[in-house]
Amino acid sequence: MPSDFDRLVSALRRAKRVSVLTGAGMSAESGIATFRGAGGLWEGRRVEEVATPEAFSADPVKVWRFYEGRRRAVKAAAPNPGHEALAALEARFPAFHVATQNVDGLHRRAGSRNLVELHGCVERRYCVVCRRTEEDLEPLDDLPPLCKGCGGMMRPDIVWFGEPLSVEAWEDARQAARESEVYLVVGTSSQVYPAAGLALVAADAGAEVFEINPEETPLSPVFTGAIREPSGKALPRVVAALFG
Ligand code: BV8
Ligand code: ZN
Repeated sequence: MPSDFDRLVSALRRAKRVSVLTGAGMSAESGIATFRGAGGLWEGRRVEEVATPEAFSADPVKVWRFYEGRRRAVKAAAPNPGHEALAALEARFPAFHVATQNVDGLHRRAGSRNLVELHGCVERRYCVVCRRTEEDLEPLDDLPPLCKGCGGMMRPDIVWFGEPLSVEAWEDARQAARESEVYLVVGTSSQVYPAAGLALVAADAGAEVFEINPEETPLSPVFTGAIREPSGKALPRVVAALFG
């Protein structure tokens, strides 16, 4: 009886179109805290406190302190072998797409290009008045940062709870899921929608869906198989099995 890992590798050998959905677990081995695991970002700190537009309008400095802390963590972090493996796979398939829920920019730093950041990125901020955008990881001393164009308040370019995803990003990710023959769900607890629903779009369209996550998730039962390993180990193993 072939293992799920063997089934994944043989499915990838047959596939031309592969898509991936990643979550915070992808960056755990880069030292970036996940949200819902032990010691997660939101443990002891309610989501509503920091990741909603209401929290931002109530106390922009507090929300900016939360994001400034993440910007500093991200600046100090580096992509791990899992990010690098996905970038390597992108070069090997005719169609390879990554949709990430992560806002840490590590997929892009690892070299992934056919990439959608569903929930934005901590490197970017925009003016709430004129929408002028800035992109860097330089430390922000004065919080909230003010727009260099009009003096308006800047906000993180992040999709908060209760906010819609960008239509373009969503459509791009949904199309990729619909077209994929193999769909990888990596490092996500599959609890946040609509992102988590992308795996169901892929499964409904006939893709073989494999979860790479040390733990089970609510969607595990509907997937084809699971690799119960950290992504920083499992993904390089997949690359080695496919391309030696
Ligand atoms: C929307 C930016 C509609 C913030 C994020 C009630 C009130 C309000 C909203 C809702 C509600 N009920 C439902 C909703 C919808 C809500 C939602 O889904 N809530 C959930 C919690 C129930 N969704 C929304 O609000 C979305 N918007 O619905 O808008 C709309 C439409 C039109 C007009 C107006 C409105 C917006 C959702 C986006 C929220 N923003 N991020 C920030 O990052 O600061 S979501 C946040 O959670 C992060 O982006 C994160 O990526 C995402 C999902 O978490 P995961 O990535 O899965 O991380 P987690 O820690 O949970 O899991 C880690 C996993 O990794 C674990 O399974 C672990 O086992 C595994 N792991 C650990 N180590 C490893 C590993 N795996 C592999 N290798 C390892 N080494
Ligand atoms: Zn402005």
